[in-house]
Amino acid sequence: GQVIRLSDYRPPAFRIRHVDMRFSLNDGHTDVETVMEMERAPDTDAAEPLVLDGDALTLIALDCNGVAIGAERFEATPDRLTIRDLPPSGPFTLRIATRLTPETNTELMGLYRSNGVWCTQCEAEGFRRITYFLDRPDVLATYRVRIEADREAAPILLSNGNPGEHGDLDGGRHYAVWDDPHPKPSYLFALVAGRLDVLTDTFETQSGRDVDLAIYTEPGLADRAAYAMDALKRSMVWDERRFGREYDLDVFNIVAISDFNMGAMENKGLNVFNHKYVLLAPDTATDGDYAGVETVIAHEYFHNWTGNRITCRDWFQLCLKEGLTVYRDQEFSADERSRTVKRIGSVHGLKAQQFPEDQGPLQHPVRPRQYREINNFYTATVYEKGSELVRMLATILGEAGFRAGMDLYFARHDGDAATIEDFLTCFAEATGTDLSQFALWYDQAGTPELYVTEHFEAGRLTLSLRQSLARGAAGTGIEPMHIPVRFGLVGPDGTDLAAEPTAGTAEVEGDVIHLVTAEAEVVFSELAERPRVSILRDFSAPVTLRHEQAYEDRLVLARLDPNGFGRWRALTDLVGEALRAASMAGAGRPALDPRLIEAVVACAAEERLEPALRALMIALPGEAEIARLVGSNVDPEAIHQAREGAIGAVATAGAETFRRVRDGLERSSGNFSPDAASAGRRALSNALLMYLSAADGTPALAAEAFRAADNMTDRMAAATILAHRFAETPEASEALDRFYADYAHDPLVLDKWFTLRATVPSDATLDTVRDLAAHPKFSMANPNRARALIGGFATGNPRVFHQKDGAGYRWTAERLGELDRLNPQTAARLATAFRSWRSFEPVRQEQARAALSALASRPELSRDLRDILDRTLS
Ligand code: B3K
Ligand code: ZN
Repeated sequence: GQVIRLSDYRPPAFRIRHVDMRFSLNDGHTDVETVMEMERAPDTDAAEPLVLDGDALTLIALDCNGVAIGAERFEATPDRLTIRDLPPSGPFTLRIATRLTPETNTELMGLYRSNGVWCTQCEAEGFRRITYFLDRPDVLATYRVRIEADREAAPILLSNGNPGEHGDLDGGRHYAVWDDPHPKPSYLFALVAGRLDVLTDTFETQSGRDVDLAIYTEPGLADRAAYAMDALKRSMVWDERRFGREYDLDVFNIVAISDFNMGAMENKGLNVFNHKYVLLAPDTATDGDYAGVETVIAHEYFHNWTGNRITCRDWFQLCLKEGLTVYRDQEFSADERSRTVKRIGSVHGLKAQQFPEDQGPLQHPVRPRQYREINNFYTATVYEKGSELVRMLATILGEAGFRAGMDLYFARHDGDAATIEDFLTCFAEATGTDLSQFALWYDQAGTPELYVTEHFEAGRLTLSLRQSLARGAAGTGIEPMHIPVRFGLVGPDGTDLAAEPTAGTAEVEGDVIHLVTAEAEVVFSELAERPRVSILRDFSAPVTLRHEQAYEDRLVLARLDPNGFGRWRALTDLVGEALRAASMAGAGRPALDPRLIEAVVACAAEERLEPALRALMIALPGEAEIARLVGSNVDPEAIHQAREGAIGAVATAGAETFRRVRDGLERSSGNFSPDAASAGRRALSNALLMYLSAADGTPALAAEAFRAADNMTDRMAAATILAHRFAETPEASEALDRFYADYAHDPLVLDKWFTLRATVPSDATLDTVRDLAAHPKFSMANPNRARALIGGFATGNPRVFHQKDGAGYRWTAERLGELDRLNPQTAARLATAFRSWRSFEPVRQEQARAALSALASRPELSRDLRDILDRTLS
């Protein structure tokens, strides 16, 4: 495939000011007529032909200013339309007619049908599957869209912007017109038509404008959108208060769709969602699902300013909208829920998803410099690390400085297709700060290592910091970066000392050390006694911390660091390192030091910690996380055994405490509430149930909890314990059968059942997944179902996916080959499960390489999957 480079960026040679579209939707085919008001960009060659993007298109008609363009003046292929001899100057009108078959569109890009509903997905390059266009984000136009369809088949007709006229047509058909006054790039175009139910509400903006809110669902499900609607209104309030951003249309519509390649899409005024991120009921959704809906609703809404009003100049700038919008949704969740718990969750996600990407063959900078398939760059690096960069900016500039920079960005670039340079310039100007070194974060790939050593003598503490960045797969630079290091010096009573630095080579501002050189020192004097150094608090920079710190000090911090995040980190790092050592030493070695076990157990009972935080403190790092800590020559079987041993040890030591704490937790009694505090109590209770079941060694407790569960969180937790820890007991099969019988009709719950069965860490699971792939309820065409089974297995079952004979790899690779023929984007995404294959021991490496090579040798692979495979194998 062709390589697209940032350095090749050229502004478009033509402009499209306004687009008028007519869609005639019919069973089996859709006719599209697009009328574009265009002109040449100033300073471009008057002889230059117009080259429009297409993808699998059929041209039906083409004219300019109302006159058909002769065959000698244009050339149309499925993926390109080239037109010569267009007017050398001044405006002109181009009319293009295309005919589509959304019914056969299994890629789910462009216009397709999901359960009969017509819907679109255009980001990144789907609009070119609807009509020939300058399908690039720096071409902004206003749109008017007229949709015609059978009234029975599609009573609801939606597009971007505000509703215009609508009415009846002959033959049982009707039409509706939509006007979007805000110039937008084509990737934000959307159309939805079908039989849909709706939940409505209203919102009054801070300046007193009324907005009609609507969430559309498949028939009979609108009541399940109530929490999403609540989250939407809270998001609208939050963006006004925190960033002064108000909504700008008369309506805000959301549609929940069953077949969707990702989470959701921020189309202007018409967000389209995977129904997983809209539909909730206590009986079908877990607390995690509720939190996910809140996050995604907020994220897409926040895009209205960071993404839509200010969009990206080109796709290399994707983090401009994604990193910033993730930062905004994380801040929203932190404000709405618990800041510490939210931060721990985000850091956990960063380490689980972004660190492996940044440390393996798929490594790329937050702003990539080249790509072959842009859809493969909607990554944890662009999103999650991109968000961390914005967070560092806020840490470096302080709250007021950060807000001043954001205000300037909104004021200066509203209506623009902007770049990272534009963004950073606003912060530099608003605060008088030189951000040129900070900008390296966007261009240098890889996770920097931060080494910290301490020296204490005669009341003087010297902290030495050093940073280093290895040259990795992306081949980018290794210059020292600006690393903000938040810290605290913890006294013996568990409070922070108010110590000011007295010497050193690094600048310190409040509780932040600014490390801007490869090495620096900070000195604190006249300390009455040696403090415990709590470093990189709140994970103030996305680095790997290598702190040479006494084991005793770390145990103390795990008990009394006043910074909740610091405490969690101290404890989980100790546990993680112990599990790493035990995994590397092989069987027979006890994984955990009794004092560490005691520290874990004590957290469960610590009343001053909120239950959600206690649940996080007592959870042992997962097997994938331990594999990452081991780093090379990984043996997943040894990791599994080490971790199981540690669970057993904690369970035995803590049984009494755990039982007492669990009995004392206020249980929900029919009155389910999804609020953060209630969810936290359920999280703790279920974490304890896992340990108590392990201590008991029988499925009895979990079977009882499964029967008693009155909400999906508790039901799922109990079912997971039964399926994963007591596989092959009658209690486990009974629960799985019951679960299936109760929920076979509910696709979102059935996805959980597929994943639950695919993640059982036992030898029989490979046969299970083979059976599940042939199950009548399995479908490769539905991305959620494919992800539930294939993704669940490949990323959620390290022991069996990585089994030594390579059968897990081969099964997965074969399924990806099948999926690729239907849906390349989803296949490519799932293939990233192989990204860390080189970190395993040699036998598994060879098995993974063989499975990947067999897949890569197929001649008919999509560009999406080929790109991932080539980079993974390189
Ligand atoms: N912007 C979309 C993602 C589009 C992915 C295209 N492959 C959702 C989001 O980040 O909000
Ligand atoms: Zn986004």
